Amino acid sequence: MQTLDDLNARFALEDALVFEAGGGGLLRAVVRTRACTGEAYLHGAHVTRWRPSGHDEVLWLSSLAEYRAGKAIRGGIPICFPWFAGHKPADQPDAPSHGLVRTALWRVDAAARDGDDIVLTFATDLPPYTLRYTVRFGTALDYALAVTNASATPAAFEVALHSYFSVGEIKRVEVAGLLGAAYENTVGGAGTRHTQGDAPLTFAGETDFIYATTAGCTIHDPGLSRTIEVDKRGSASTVVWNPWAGKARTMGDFGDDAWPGMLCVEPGNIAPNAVRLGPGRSHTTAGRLRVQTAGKADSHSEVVVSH
Ligand code: TA6
Repeated sequence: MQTLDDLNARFALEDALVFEAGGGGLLRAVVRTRACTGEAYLHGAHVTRWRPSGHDEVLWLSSLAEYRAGKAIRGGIPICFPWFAGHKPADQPDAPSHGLVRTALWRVDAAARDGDDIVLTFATDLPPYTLRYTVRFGTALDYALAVTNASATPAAFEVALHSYFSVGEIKRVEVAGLLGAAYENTVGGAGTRHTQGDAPLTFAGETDFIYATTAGCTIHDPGLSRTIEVDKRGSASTVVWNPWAGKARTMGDFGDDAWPGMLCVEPGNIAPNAVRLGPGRSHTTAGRLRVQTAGKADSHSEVVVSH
């Protein structure tokens, strides 16, 4: 296991990247550059904070998050792998929701400065897979999970980069870029199928939709006067989730009154879009976040022609 001294001796980059004991004593990387500040735990290779210069914190992190072995940190960007939600193998009925790696202890494999960016690489093994997770902290946030099938037989997995975002007031938020995309509504286990019409997604209740789309999307957040562009590659699914008041009350690490201030938009590959890898093959699922002050055009704006 990498100690704090090991990590700082091998990977610290003056004051731009240091390692320290964070919540619950779990070890974390702390990034401070002209471009941004950020942090990521070795527990789950879990990015918990990213604040590009000139903006407020972008990622939502629960004030009730628990920092301990066996528990996923509530907020930031948990990595769901090798299954999503309860899609666990039939022979592992007691396996945890969202897979095994968000509570695993990853190792730091590399750290580098690239201009004003800090690039961190985490790694872990979960046979038959080897995983490398590269996070670029800068004026954008790039996060890419490369999965390799290290066995001699084909393997299949689901993945979601379960990104929690801070928003001003969920009832005023719109998500653009999902026009016409098919989605599954999984609220209450429904599993009903729908198609996103010609209007952005808005929120008036518990929302738990798995979209089939390779396109990125944009969170329009008038409450915080900003847009968050969520671009992605190697991803054929996007999950959009807000628990609303009822479900928020069922989660001990989620404040009862915190739901209006958060939204999950999760690049992934889920269910029919699970990834199948032949022996020795690799696949990367990646997200890229950029923040703009509201009012500037974004790459997912829809031109809705009013008739
Ligand atoms: O991504 C949406 C979702 O699958 C929701 O159904 C909800 O369960 C959320 O993930 C959080 O899951 P967790 O296991 O972290 O409480």
